[in-house]
Amino acid sequence: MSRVLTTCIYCGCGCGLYLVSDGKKLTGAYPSRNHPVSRGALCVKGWNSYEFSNDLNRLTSPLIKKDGKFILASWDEALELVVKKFKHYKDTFGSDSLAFLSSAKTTNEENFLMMKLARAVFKTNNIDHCARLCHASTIAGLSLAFGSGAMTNSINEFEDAEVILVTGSDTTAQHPLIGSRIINAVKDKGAKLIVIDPRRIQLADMAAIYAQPRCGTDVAWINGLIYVIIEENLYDRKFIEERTEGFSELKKVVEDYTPEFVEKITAIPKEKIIEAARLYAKARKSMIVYSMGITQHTTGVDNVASLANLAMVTGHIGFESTGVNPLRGQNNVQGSCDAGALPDVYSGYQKVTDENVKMKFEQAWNVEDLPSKIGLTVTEIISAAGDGKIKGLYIMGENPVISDPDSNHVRKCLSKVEFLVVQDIFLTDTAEYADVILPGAGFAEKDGTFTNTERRVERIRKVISPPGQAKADWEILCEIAGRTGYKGMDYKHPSEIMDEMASLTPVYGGINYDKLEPYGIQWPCPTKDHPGTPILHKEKFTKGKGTFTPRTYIQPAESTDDEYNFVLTTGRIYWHWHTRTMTNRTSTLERESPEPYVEMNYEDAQNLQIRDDQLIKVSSRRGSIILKVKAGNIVPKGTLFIPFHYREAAANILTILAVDPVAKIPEYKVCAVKVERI
Ligand SMILES: Nc1nc2c(c(=O)[nH]1)N[C@H]1C(S)=C(S)[C@@H](COP(=O)(O)OP(=O)(O)OC[C@H]3O[C@@H](n4cnc5c(=O)[nH]c(N)nc54)[C@H](O)[C@@H]3O)O[C@H]1N2
Ligand SMILES: Nc1nc2c(c(=O)[nH]1)N[C@H]1C(S)=C(S)[C@@H](COP(=O)(O)OP(=O)(O)OC[C@H]3O[C@@H](n4cnc5c(=O)[nH]c(N)nc54)[C@H](O)[C@@H]3O)O[C@H]1N2
Ligand code: SF4
Ligand SMILES: [Mo]
Repeated sequence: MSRVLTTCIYCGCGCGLYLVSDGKKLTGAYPSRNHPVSRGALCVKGWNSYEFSNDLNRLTSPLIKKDGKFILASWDEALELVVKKFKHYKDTFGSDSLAFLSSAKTTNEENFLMMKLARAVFKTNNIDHCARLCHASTIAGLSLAFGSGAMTNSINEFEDAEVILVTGSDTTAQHPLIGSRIINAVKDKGAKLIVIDPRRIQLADMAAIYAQPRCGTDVAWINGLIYVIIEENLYDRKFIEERTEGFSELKKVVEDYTPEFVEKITAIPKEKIIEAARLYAKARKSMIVYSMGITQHTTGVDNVASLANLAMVTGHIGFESTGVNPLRGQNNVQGSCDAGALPDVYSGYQKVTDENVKMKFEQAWNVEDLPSKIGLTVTEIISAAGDGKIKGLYIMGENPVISDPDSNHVRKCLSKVEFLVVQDIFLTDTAEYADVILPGAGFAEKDGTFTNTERRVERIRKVISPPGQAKADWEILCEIAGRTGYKGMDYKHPSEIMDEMASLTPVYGGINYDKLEPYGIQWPCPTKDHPGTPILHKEKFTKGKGTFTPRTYIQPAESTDDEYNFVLTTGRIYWHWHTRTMTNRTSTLERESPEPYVEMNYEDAQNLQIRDDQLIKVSSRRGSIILKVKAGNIVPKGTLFIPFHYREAAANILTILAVDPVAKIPEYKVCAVKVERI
């Protein structure tokens, strides 16, 4: 048996684990003891991360759709067809008739190549990925405030915090190893926990203060905390004067947000607002942790900017165990953004609209006319495919039929697109719509790097060979580029791709594969002798002075009415991963939660005469699903929660395609639904 150190494929914690193999198949996984995140532990998904790779339903050969059926094809046939079609659309309808969805499940190197293929070869900025659905509002909001959209501090600092404010993050379920740091801080070191979440999450039970706001009212309670902090003179004058701008504007806006006013909007008792403000402000080391409960709203950027205001007003940023800490979700969503798989920036957030940046990349890639028009986002790409504006769509490692909002709309759009390429490790619901399917190698079958939520760039390593004819995503992308006649995408090993990315990306400037031994490096790492950066914004903010960006409370896009009288919020559970392509092929995980359900409050269930485990129909203005009820006290009265993992009753049939005007992130966390007994 061989044991190879690699990085977990699931969440942004980025645990270090060993994969065990008998040379042909993976046979087990166990944690690295010295890795700074895993420290000898993994969550249940990490322990079981070896199983899906061996599944007999892995894609093993390219497939081409003929007369509505998928037929086995050779790599030559499949790739020639893709290149022929994409070239034809480019020549006939222009570069922007093409679009590319990249993948946070794949490596930095693969994301870098996907954006190089889109930009250098096909000359379009129509490239995006699931970060749009996830932390687009974080990048926009924190960039406004601090000049950088990344997590400001590091995972191990949670253990030394005095106060931790957790909001819109079900940390123990979705980022279990960070959740365990928070539990250690509370249980072993006496840290005080403030949890603000509409669902009674596991951490609520050990919180000093727990409040259940109405969904979509976050700006109001955050402004309320700032109101109390200013009113009671708990703000950090020196920090505000020396390091920030715009305080007087903030003061003006939060003036209206008295605890009484905030209670009316949010349903959080005013005493809790006052208590939470005092607790957070008075401690020296206070950390903010947030995730999708904050970002996935039409006011996502406002929510994030407001949390940044809260940290700056108290000076809780720029040193150990403080800061604003968005927990990035996918194993490599931080890295996919860093690598430039976004419509407005190259790697390292260098703008496509900047003439000097464009010239730098033109020179390095030996091309002319890189596009400088900002491209389309995920949901815009899908809609444009439905409108006939996008003719050729290339989806690598995403499953939008299950994960994008308003599934019926997504299905309609994908059925209309002229030519769809899907590159995945399994035949997904999205792949059903493809004209060509390309089989990718999974995380255990290739070399590369992932970047975790604390900006730690870490290696993944090839342990076994891919099944059948499957190939690593980077190899497939290189072959496509080569077949178009482009000579600049020919690499022998992913380390060469990282060397190129480092040479073009200042924050990765000092990174190469040797430097990443054994447990990775946290960017910014601008030079070869730089030790990496655990804490951002120490002496000054990335943008110089931090900027207060005051926001007023705005309602969600859809409110309840007499007919659609429940608020639906959606999210995830501990046992499953997103569209469940991998976790439904993992016996332990599937056994624990095999079927879809909706969480409902006991009282609502009683009023509607619905029993626990009974099937009900949940409908929104966009569609209906039928699933079992879990009655309990996790959600408050009037609110329902559905995990979006299950294709059998896909929550996204119900969700609304309403997006934040700046970040274009969909409002997955609020829509109006009704319930019927069946
Ligand atoms: N097991 C597992 N782990 C995962 C994932 C997975 O699929 N499965 N996915 C990964 C990914 S990509 C991501 S992005 C992360 C997401 O991680 P999380 O954001 O922690 O997960 P969610 O379940 O989407 O939502 C988090 C919380 O937001 C709360 N919430 C809902 N509406 C509101 C609101 O209006 N305001 C506030 N303040 N809170 C609200 C919900 O009650 C829920 O507890 O998880 C990552 N980790
Ligand atoms: N209702 C609702 N919807 C949501 C959310 C929500 O909270 N509520 N959250 C949103 C968020 S935050 C996210 S991140 C998205 C996630 O949405 P997606 O990214 O669409 O979901 P995944 O299931 O992670 O899709 C990853 C795909 O990559 C494939 N894959 C795995 N490894 C590889 C590889 O090495 N190569 C290739 N080529 N493919 C691979 C998997 O089989 C899978 O099909 O969902 C969003 N959708
Ligand atoms: S906490 Fe995240 S990275 Fe660690 S084992 Fe679990 S899923 Fe993998
Ligand atoms: Mo995500």
